[in-house]
Amino acid sequence: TEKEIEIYYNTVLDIVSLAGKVVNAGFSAAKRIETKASAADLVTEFDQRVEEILIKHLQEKFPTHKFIGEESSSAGVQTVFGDDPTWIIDPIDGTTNFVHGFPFVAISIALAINKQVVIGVIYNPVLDLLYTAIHGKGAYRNGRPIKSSGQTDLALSQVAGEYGSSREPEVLTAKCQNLRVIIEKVHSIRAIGSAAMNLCLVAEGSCDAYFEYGIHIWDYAAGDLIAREAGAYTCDPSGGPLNLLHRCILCTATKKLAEQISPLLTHVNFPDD
Ligand code: LIP
Repeated sequence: TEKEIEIYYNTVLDIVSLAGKVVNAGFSAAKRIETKASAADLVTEFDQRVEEILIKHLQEKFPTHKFIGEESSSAGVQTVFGDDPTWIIDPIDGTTNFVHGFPFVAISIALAINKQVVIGVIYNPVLDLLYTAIHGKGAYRNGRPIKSSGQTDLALSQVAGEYGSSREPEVLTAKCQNLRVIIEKVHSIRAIGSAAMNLCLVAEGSCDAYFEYGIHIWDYAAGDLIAREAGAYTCDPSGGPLNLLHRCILCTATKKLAEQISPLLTHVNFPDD
């Protein structure tokens, strides 16, 4: 019910603000850096600690809820995306930025019920930017409503795209090819290193589109809702409906823009989450 969602929302905001303090402390501290799937796929003790804090507090408040978390999943916990209320958590989206002191890092949390995301919260504690959305109630930055740009012309667009952390030659070739094809047709391409922040940039109209292959459900579940609530359009980059387990997203200010971008892309398949 609406009342319950409000309780979930207020609770998660308190917990995110607490976790943000830990991310901020870590941002300027020395950290232990380890690698995961590739030499460029990084994790620090702060990613793990922040995820533990978020899950512990949410579990205390909502003992029947389920969790999907980036670091739990790296530690071998199976991703189960069912109908039960499920918190989808990226404790630090933009870990490479976090390691390098580049300020685009964010805690990303979504709550899905019956596999539909109803709450999205993305908090960048370094820049103190809090993006929020509740399904049907619009998107906000630090409490003020945000709107996507409304751009319909690819030639006038600023597009966010990423190289990602895979170093597989075929994956890199396809990704570079996509950026090559797009750059010819747009004002500019930006790569800030965080899927969650990229989706917020489209939501607030600073970018007109963002696409990426190889990301995970925790990177885009919250940002997808925030972008749509701000008036943006999201889909599978191949043109079909967005699938949160499919490891990719195309997010555009308008459906017209998606129709111009999708046919230009070489589609890269990753195994589902
Ligand atoms: C990151 C994504 C980013 C992508 C990186 C990485 P993480 O998430 O937000 O868009 O290009 O390779 O997947 O691992 O920092 O949470």
